[in-house]
Amino acid sequence: EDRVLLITGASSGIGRVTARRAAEAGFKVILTARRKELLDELVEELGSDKALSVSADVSDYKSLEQAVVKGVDKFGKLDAVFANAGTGLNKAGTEQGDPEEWKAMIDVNVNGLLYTARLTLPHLRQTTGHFLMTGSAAGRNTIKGSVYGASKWFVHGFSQNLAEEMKEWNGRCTTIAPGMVNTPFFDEPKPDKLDPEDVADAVLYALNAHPRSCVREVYLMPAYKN
Ligand code: NJP
Repeated sequence: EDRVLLITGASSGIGRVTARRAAEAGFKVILTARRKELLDELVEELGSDKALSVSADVSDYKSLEQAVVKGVDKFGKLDAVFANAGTGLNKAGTEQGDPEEWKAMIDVNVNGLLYTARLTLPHLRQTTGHFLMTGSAAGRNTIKGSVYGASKWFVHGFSQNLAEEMKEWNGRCTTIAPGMVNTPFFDEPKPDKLDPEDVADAVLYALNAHPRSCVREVYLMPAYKN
């Protein structure tokens, strides 16, 4: 039976490429993000028997709840979730940063992750499922004054605690921690950094590990110096 994977932030970058790769590997995919037209394009490419697009803002609990309900209605279950939506590389530092920008970013990177977990874990428990999330090298190292980095430290901390919680029912929890990836996250292309395909490789590796084996974290850095 095909496994069902829900992905947040599936309209672009890492989420989009991972969705395509997972569908090729036989997963049914539920694609969520705010930009519905981009999700619809991907569903057209993958086939509506394999993919569903549902627009949702992860920082809006109700909108995400509706997306999860629609996805489970269509495919009947959830085997895995990739909580990948994220925003904002705040380079201004703490002293010059804009508190409103921080609030919006934390709403996505922190609250959006918690909402995704809260809404999907009851389904994952039914299938002894797998929860994956996109952390960051910025959540493993210190970056001077970066509030973005701090939001990703939250992801890694939450992941540790969630893994313990999920162990009670043999669920698996994985954090993917990439360095710089060439995606629309940046205004300028970064062709010498990681490719989203590299991150998708890591996600698929964790998803396809034997059920007795939990890939807790994949820390992925660009190999080239510059
Ligand atoms: O970036 P991008 P990436 N509600 O901008 C979605 C982390 N990361 O693929 O809503 C719902 O191409 C947005 O969808 P839309 C990073 O922190 C990256 O690089 O349509 N979705 C889009 O699909 C993030 O967690 C690098 O605008 C929301 C996606 O998020 C993850 O990787 C390094 C949303 C962003 O796609 C994917 O980022 C690293 C909302 N409110 C970690 N806000 C890197 N690129 O170097 C945004 O260590 N999205």
